[in-house]
Amino acid sequence: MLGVCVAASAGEKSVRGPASLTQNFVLGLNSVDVTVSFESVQNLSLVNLGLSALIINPLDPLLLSRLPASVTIPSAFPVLVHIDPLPLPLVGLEFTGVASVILYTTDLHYTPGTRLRLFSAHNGGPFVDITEETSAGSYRVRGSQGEFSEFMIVTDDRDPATIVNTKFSRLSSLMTTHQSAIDPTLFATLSGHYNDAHADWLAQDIDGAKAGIQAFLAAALASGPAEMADVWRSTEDVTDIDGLLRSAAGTLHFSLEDARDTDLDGVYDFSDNCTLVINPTQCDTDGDGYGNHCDADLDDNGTINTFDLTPLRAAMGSTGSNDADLDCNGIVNSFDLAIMRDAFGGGPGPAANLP
Ligand SMILES: [Ca+2]
Ligand SMILES: [Ca+2]
Ligand SMILES: [Ca+2]
Ligand SMILES: [Ca+2]
Repeated sequence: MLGVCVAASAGEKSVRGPASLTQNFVLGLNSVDVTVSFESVQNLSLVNLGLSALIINPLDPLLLSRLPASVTIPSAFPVLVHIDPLPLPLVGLEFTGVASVILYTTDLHYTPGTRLRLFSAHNGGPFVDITEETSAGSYRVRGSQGEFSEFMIVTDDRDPATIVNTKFSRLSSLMTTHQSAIDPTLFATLSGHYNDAHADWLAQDIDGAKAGIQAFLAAALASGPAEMADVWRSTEDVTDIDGLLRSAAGTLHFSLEDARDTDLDGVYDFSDNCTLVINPTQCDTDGDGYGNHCDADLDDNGTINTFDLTPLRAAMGSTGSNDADLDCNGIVNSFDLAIMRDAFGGGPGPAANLP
């Protein structure tokens, strides 16, 4: 790799405690800041952490075969980050709980509703979504891990409900896999929160499901090492069950928000041009981002008032594409007038990513 510049916020750290480390990689036209932060870590150093990054072919069939269908590698950022801590028995990296990985790049641009996500794979296995947060300002993404290996920013065009179902399944199978190593009382508590969240999800209660997963996260965080192992070390001879469960629950919590459809019209809030009105066709004849169903502001002055009534009256009876056809049924009539009356005094919207 070329031009590695180092900005470590914590140098060699042999005493256990919270710490993070950032390394910048410049790879041809691409650059990325990789930050790894720990709740509690021992023997953290750039050498021990084993960070590297390389340019990949975004169409590499081997890499694509490790991604779910409808997940692609953005050609503007074909970068694979490796975190492979050196397996040093006595002075190797050791951490408790979760490790957060943040990738920051100016090569991608955050837009509201972005489908860019952070994926990770362990030991050459399949890549899974570990995203817990995305934020504005170029592109910054955070996910957490109870283990390391490869990290990539990808575009995930899968259906958000499919993503949520996949993450519930993953969390459930992790719990089943490690059940025998979890204290039975803690396991019952975690299962209870999981089941509550899953039932709320099936009932399309996103807030309830998020609260259930928050309770799961809190119970796991409050548990002690006697109830559930929570240590990862570079020799990989122990399993950080706490870290695995909390990172799987954390990314599920993130994805639940993506799957919110407040008006239940089948268009998720993050892209619905009328988030509170049923408008599955999303028709928007004036192309301003507000669907006709919530855009009675015909003169585009921000308020729905008598000035909008005039053009609607003038269009009465007309057929075909028309801004005054608020219900998009092909004709301007009294139903459209009723929609305008209901919206009187307010503004257009609300719509995804618009005020
Ligand atoms: Ca909707
Ligand atoms: Ca809608
Ligand atoms: Ca509109
Ligand atoms: Ca109409």
